[in-house]
Amino acid sequence: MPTAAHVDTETYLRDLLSQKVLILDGAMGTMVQALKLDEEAVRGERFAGHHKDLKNFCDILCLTHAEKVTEIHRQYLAAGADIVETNSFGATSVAMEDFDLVPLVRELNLAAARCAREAVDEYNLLTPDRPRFVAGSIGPMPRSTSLSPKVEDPGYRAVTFDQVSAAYYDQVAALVEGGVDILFPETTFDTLNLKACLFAIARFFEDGGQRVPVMASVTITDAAGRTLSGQTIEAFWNSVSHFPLLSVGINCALGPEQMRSYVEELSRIAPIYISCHPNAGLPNAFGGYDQTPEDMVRSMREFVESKWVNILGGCCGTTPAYIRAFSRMVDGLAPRRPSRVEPLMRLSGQEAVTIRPDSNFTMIGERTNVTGSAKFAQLIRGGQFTQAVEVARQQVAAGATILDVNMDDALLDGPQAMTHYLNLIAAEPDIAKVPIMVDSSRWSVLEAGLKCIQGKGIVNSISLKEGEESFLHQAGLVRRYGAAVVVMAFDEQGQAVEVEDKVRICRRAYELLTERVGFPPQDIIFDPNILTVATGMEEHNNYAIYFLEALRGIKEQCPGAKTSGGVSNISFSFRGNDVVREAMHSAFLYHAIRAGLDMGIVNAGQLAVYEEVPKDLLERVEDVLFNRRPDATERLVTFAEAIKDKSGRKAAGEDLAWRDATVQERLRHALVKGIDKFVEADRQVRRGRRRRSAAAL
Ligand code: THG
Repeated sequence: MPTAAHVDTETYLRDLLSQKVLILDGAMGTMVQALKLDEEAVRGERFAGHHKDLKNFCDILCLTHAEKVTEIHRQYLAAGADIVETNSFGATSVAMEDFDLVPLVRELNLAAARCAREAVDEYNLLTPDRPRFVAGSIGPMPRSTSLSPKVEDPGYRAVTFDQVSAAYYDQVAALVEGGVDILFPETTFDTLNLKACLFAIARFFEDGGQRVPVMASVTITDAAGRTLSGQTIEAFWNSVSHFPLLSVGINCALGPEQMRSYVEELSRIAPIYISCHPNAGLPNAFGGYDQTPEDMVRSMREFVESKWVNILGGCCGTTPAYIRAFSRMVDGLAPRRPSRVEPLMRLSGQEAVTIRPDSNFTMIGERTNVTGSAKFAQLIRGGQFTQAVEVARQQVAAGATILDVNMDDALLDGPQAMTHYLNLIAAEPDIAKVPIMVDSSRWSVLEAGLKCIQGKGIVNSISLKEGEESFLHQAGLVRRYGAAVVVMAFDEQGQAVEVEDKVRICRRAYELLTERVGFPPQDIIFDPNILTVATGMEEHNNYAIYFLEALRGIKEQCPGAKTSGGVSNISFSFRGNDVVREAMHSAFLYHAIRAGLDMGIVNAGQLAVYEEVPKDLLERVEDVLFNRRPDATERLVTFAEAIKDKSGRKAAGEDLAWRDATVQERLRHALVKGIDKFVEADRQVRRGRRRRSAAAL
């Protein structure tokens, strides 16, 4: 395909896209339906005796009626399509299982590529100055990695990431072998399936497979602008932005009018080429589509004139007549230039989270951690997952922007517990909206977690503990799974304690990540180890200072990178005394944020306000944190015991004075402080009140 003047197809396409809007073809299914082939005709001679009906498997026509498929491609090319999609939407083992045709995956994809190749090659020979391309169509699969098909069992999955990825790998290999110019996973309704596909494509390229440009397209299924798996368009984009795509777009499900604001948004946030191939309106009562080519052109002209799209085509209900109309409409119109976006950390769950320079400190909820919470550990060990899900809900309700999940317990099967828990919380919109931080000291658990999250999450953590080779390998995989990463200041010699070591190790990791792995600086988070102070060991007295100073050094040495830490570590020596611990966390955070701490793993809902920490306590806490006097620890310990004895309330676990407030205030307090004990009772009181006032109306 590429001419001598073009190094490869990607360069060629980029060159064309800088000059004009390219036209994609219309629906294959609509054209096939018009052929009115019955079951017998679809099967042809070859599958006459097959034990499953094949009428609903449009792709099989590549084997039984290849000439008809090629003819459809020709019609789209004649109508003005620059890119035609192969008839291979359902040609993966996962989808072909339903037709008992798994052994035919390679043959079918080769045939699909050949049908399109043949038509495109004819046109390229006729008009060499008007190049046309074959895009290998890759559908979303009938089974989803992030949705349960069983209402009663939300943690269940009919297919795993590995199965999906392996199935896509085989399809991709056969499509490329068959000669496609582009790979095009489209009609994505579950981003995790798409991530598994992109993972497979990356692996295929790494294995020596021919590199071809990749386009991707998502389907918005509801009026609120979400995918079937619940993501907003921005959350979706963040999830796949790690892959060097040629273009990203929206197709199917909606007509152009209903797509309008999402196309506009995608165009604004994605700094790559944008595609759009809508249905011919929303399906009518008979499953048909009512918009005419003129109707569609009316809406889509705005997309082009507003410079929102670079590649335009049609999905369900569109035919060559539509493509001809689109092709005429874009003729002579200037193409969109990809937008510029700031290099910021952009994460997602079902919703997007952007960490900006002026963002408030980002709280990562720590309670969903079997090593960090006795209660959570007990729930997970006892298999009480429903209650364990409530812990996540509480952390998010109390302000956690990200959720740290850790299953490192000797009594647990880590990968399995991580998988099950992440699958369960994926079904809870008020939890699944936030990005996940997968926390483990074992790579197998981290990887199990990465295979469950459709959003852009964070791996916590990797380090140089086992040397460069394993560090680079793991970092490369984290990137391929599309996550950001926490790097601990740890190397072959062990954990960095002093400032110089912390900064030096982070700088070394930064260079390796950015220069050798191609990791974007904004996706790297350094954790220079928050170590426990006031332990009674003199050499621990400067631990807080070392951390704070290291933050400044890291920010200077590693431009664009973020910093984080496990805040509650600082106060382990005051276990059992929450008043003192909360004061320590609050004071430490206050200074750490000023020193450049971007985010921290904290007990969301239990952070005291710095200005509200009693002055006498604060002074003693800061004496300890800044190692301001030799007897600092002793003085704080003495003071801590005094508050415990004096009030006997909060230190012993509870201060119930807030229960005297109004129900509204009580609910707010419970939410902010993360206390779930009274919530149900308070809600009932409020509900009762609402009902009474409603009755009064
Ligand atoms: N850096 C990074 N990740 C981390 C840490 C870190 N992950 C784990 C940990 N440190 C951060 N998370 C916690 C969670 C809980 C507590 C401390 C750190 C904690 N828990 C109470 C305790 O142990 O006393 C538990 C009390 C209870 O059982 O409820 O303090 O540094 N990258």
